[in-house]
Amino acid sequence: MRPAEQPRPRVLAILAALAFASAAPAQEKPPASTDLKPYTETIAGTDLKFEMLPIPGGTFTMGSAPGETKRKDDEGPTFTATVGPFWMGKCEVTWDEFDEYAFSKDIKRKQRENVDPAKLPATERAADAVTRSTKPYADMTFGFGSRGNPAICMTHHAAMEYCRWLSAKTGKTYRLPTEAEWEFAARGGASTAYSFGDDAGALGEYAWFVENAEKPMPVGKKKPNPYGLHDIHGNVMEWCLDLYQPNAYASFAKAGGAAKGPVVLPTAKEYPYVARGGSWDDDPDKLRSAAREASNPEWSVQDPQRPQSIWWHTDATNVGFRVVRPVQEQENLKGIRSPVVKGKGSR
Ligand SMILES: [Ca+2]
Repeated sequence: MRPAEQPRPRVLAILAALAFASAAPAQEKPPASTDLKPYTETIAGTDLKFEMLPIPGGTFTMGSAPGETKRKDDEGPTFTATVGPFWMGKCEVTWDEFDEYAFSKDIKRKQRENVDPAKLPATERAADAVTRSTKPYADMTFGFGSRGNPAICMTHHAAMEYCRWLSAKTGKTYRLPTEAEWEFAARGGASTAYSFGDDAGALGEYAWFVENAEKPMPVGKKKPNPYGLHDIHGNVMEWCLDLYQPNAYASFAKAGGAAKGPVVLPTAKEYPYVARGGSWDDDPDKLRSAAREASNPEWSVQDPQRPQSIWWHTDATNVGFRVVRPVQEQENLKGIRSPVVKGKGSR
């Protein structure tokens, strides 16, 4: 479970990061303090910690080849993509972490302790100013358990706002991964259907899915992928930054050469966004590294409110997310935040 158990990816990470830096002389060199090493982030004011692992970045073939079993058309055509180095959460974001933001536990604690807002550090004041979710229509854990369990049922907008809150609180850039970053990380260098090979028969060692789980399971209990990421296949599928376009890869492929930091930016539309990795409720093929899922209004079908919540999906107990932190943010993602506004979104 400790990062020390994965020395190989770490060495590779540093080497690849150096290679990326030298291949991109136009970019500023990352400051020395952002050396690609695993680190533990602490959420200020709490004893909550989560681990971030280095993902080296590099050039890879994105999507699945026509011969891959049960592939879908939106996974192709394959194209060459380059992503910069970044850190990624070792595990999916848990309720413990998400509750601090979504239910304003951090603000309530400061109020209980009569903390003078004027005396708070700038990071805390900035975090407190980030918009919070409205109260959910129902218990969003659905009785599936909270402590140590992945947070579920949040919208793409809510996941993006959590990242904005976390960024303000830590003074670092945290956000959702782009689809390209997610797939690069999930593959862990492998071009096979799963990070461990093509044999779905081995999936039970690495993942919670329909054959061994009836609900979301506590994070980090299965074998990690080559980069040390747990539950990258299965448990909860994970929000990516990208608006879902079934033909996105055709555009990237058509441009020729390696697509640098390919991403389809989010819009004011509430749907459809990409979720990756499949879930506890899915068959093996949905857990493949290249498989793409698109959110849709069915995910809120039981929400009786009009307009429906921009924060919670009442029918998405299999969606969650994990965060990334870029070493150097790509130009078109600097300062990115969700453009969704209550009552103004289009479905
Ligand atoms: Ca997952």
